[in-house]
Amino acid sequence: MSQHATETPSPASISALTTRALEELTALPDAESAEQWRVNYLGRRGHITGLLRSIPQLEPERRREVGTQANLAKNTLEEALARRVRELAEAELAARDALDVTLPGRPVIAGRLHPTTQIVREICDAFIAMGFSVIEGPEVELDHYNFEMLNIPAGHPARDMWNSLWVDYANEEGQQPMLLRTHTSPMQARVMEAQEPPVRVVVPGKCYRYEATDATHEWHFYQIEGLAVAEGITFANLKGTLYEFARRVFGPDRQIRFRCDYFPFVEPGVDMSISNFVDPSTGKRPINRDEDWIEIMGAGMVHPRVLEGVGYDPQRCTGFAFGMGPERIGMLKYGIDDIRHFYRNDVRFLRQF
Ligand code: FA5
Repeated sequence: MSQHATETPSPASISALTTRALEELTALPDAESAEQWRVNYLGRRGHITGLLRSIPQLEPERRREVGTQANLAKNTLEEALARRVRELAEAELAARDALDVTLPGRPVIAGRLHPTTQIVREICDAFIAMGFSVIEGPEVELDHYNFEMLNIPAGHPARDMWNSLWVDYANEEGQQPMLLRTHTSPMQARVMEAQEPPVRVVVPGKCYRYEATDATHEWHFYQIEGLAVAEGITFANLKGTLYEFARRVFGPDRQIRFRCDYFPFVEPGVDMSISNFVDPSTGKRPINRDEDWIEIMGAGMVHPRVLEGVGYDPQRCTGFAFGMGPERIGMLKYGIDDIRHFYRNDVRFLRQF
């Protein structure tokens, strides 16, 4: 028999016992004291167990009433204990979370700008410093702007210089043919149509070409177009501006080469190359090992027919234009050996920038 079952139990004494036990339970400070409480009330020698054991000794007519009451008390206390143990565990955890400054911090994975975005912004900043403004244009473009306004009419053999991805061919309803722009040059005509000279803009944006990829060619890539038109602009301004751009982006030590090139919308036309990147730690070239120069842009003086097409007077205004590939510029600046790394979305590559 339990050491606590000294007096004859009654509904009143059971109720008093329950009340006392619940009050004590609420006041318990921690899980250890809750275990002590359990032993005291519900353990083998506890109050409630003793109460239940004493029932057979009662007069038969009281057994049912006291038995029911005692079982109810046992269930009540067991449920209350389970609740309290949960509460105490949660409180302990919360206190530990709030106070344990020795736990290692959770790593925060910070996003960063894509390397192309970083290079595009750096190049645009170099031109902003020289008085250019930045604008953008549509990636799905009309044949009219991508070719015709650039002195490349339908059937012109120069169309083969840009392997195009067509979206809509001309049809019987007179819809204009559309394509994914093959370069940012269509923005030349769009900008000049919208404003009078002087014009000084750079246009970053995505371009698409239906061509095989290799270490320096992607089928989708960025270009940054540049256009400056005003009275008295000469080829010397073109060279001066592009030298200054290269000095700002590559520093003073890299070399620049201009060669004659052909684009129907400029006359004369050139391409500009930068001396190949040499890895200082190995003394070797990671990109196109056998090449001393890598071409980064086409450029030239805006063709008088392009100026006439947008309503400018080529007798009064002249201008220069250029179109460069920022991924190639990034490759040459950082020694990236393959343009295809840019869009593989491999974080091991991306997190280096
Ligand atoms: C053009 O696209 C002309 N619109 C450039 C231009 C503008 C000339 C204004 C004159 C006046 P081109 O196809 O050469 O030219 O491309 C220009 C630059 O874009 C290249 O030098 C290169 O840096 C980049 N580029 C061209 N094709 C690719 C490609 N498949 N992948 C990555 N970059 C490319």
